Amino acid sequence: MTAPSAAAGTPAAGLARADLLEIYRALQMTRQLEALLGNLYRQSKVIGGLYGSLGQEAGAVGTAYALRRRDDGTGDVLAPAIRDLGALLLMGAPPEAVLRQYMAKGDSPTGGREQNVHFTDYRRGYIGLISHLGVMVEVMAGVALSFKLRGEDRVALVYAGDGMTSTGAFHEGLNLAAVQKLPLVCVVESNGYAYSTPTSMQAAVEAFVDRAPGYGIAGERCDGNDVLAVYEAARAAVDRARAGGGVTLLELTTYRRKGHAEHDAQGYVPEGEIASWEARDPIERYEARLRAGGWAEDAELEAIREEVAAAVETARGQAEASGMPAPEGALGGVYGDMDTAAPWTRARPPDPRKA
Ligand SMILES: Cc1ncc(C[n+]2csc(CCOP(=O)(O)OP(=O)(O)O)c2C)c(N)n1
Ligand SMILES: [Mg+2]
Repeated sequence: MTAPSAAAGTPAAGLARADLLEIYRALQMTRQLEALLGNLYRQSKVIGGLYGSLGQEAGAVGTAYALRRRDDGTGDVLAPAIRDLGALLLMGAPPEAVLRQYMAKGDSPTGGREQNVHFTDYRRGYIGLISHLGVMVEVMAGVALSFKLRGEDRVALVYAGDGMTSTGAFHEGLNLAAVQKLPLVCVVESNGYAYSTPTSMQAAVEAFVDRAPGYGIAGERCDGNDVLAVYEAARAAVDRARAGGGVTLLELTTYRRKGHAEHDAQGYVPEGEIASWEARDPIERYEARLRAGGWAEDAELEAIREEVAAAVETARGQAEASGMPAPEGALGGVYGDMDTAAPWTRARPPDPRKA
């Protein structure tokens, strides 16, 4: 396939064909890597819990794609929730490093001290989450505040599950960001459940986006299983933040097709519910849209799937070859690196009033 066919008049979020295919590749990488993680978990090779994003990959990928992605510490910064591996991959997290992290290998990003998406790369622009739900909204409000105080046109983005929105920290962080008009995007991934609690038990309002006026911030809601709709909504929110327009609460309607973690047999899920969401699979829908718009042919999508499969297999080999951490290494890395490129992590941050 060379160029989009005549039928390619179908709007595709103002993105070029190369972007559309990069998004497809990121969706595939997320799904295939998570499928491998499921297998490694059953082989007892994944340490700790495994939280998957099957069926909601478009949320992490579509939103992260709207960010300014750099690898030198000058781009936008995001903080994932547990199901946002796709966002980290898009920001440049190498698949083999991701696998090492989930397997707690000695050469993993955290040297085996932490698991899954709890790892940070300031240069690539992501901050591993603190487990306590809601706290990352406060942390990222702080990151956004540092951007504002320094006069940098950078944007912070934080993910929150529907359950996370019920915490005090979520409210405090969002309210601070709203009052300070910070360059923050808060993505609420409304995926049907928090553990076994249905979303309907999290809020008395019809939709989380209905809370935005209460904070005095912009609110957007979109189909979280339509990756281009997610990208467009995120793009608007990111542009608003960068232009000084403040915070956006972006609600994505989606569904957690697997249990809370790999051990959860989902006995509380009503019959037929998962199947109804399988029919709205974000990757299959995107493939159909790429084909219908004349953006890509089957063979090309197949080639991307195969290329991703080969990359995942290479990453698996590399990660499996790594050893577990040396016990004495537990004594190292206790104090922060004072020379870090990310100023907000320094013990004594510069006083912005003297800048
Ligand atoms: C303050 C706090 N309470 C409870 C937990 C335990 N916990 C971890 S994940 C989770 C469910 C989160 O649900 P949601 O925010 O909807 O995200 P999802 O798992 O659906 O992606 C809970 C209750 C926690 N980590 N922090
Ligand atoms: Mg949830």
